[in-house]
Amino acid sequence: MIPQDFIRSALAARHVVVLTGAGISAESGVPTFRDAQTGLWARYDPQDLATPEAFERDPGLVWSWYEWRRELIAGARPNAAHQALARWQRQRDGVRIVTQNVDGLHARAGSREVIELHGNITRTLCSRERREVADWAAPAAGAAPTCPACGAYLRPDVVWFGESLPMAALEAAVQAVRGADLVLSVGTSSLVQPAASLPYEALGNGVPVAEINPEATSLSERVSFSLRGRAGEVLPELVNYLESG
Ligand code: BV8
Repeated sequence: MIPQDFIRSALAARHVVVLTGAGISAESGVPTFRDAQTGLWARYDPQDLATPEAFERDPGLVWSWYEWRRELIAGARPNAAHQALARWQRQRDGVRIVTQNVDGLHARAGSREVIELHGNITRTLCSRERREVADWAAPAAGAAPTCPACGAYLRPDVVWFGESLPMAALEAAVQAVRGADLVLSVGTSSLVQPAASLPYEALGNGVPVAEINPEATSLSERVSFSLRGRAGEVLPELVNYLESG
């Protein structure tokens, strides 16, 4: 049940920023970072694989992990939470989505102008020139492919731990939060920086923050509204209320 005071805030807000993390894609079957990985990846900690050091050490292993995730995501579909946010954006202006996710499911649900803080797994870069590469010769099994232009290994266009975020995306996210009169934090453990600092920027400006998460996080005791539930049930219910005004 969504508290009436939160619905009133959402109805009155003119500039809403929705910050999303891996939890919003959980109901699409995309494992979150904290979920135990399945199958052959069970023995790896994602945080160890999603690093330049891991890629340097074993580009084939890291490339294979991303191929596994790419295929899993290609077979996944946006869930009711992604669809509710896209509906909210269609319903009225002033709803911006800032995501830590690299799965592209917000855009596939029809959301517009999604700010992707950590890149997008469907794009591939030359690891040396950092420009996008659309096609390449298939690598040997277990190896990473190489750039047709310079021969360097190819990598996914995502931000690894220890790498800086794309400045334009981070700047756009900070500006959006600074201009917000309501912020929602959906499906994130609020651990990964600098994304995790965005809700605090809003709270520091006296802007109400709502958290949607089936579990408590380090942000939970600070937020104005704590909606303990799955994004796939809370967001459609919220957008239905907002549609009926
Ligand atoms: C950087 C792309 C400058 C790759 C990812 C300041 C303080 C402390 C540490 C740092 C700091 N600055 C930098 C760091 C280090 C590091 C960091 O934050 N470490 C953490 C672990 C402490 N940050 C960085 O390295 C960043 N770079 O700051 O550059 C710099 C440079 C060098 C040295 C220092 C600084 C780069 C971070 C980006 C890393 N890349 N993704 C890939 O995907 O392979 S982040 C990755 O983690 C994913 O994007 C994912 O989104 C994210 C995990 O966070 P969540 O999204 O929150 O997911 P998680 O699994 O944790 O939680 C899921 C939540 O969903 C849970 O709460 C669960 O309860 C909930 N949930 C489950 N089901 C549902 C649900 N919620 C709703 N509905 C459901 N159904």
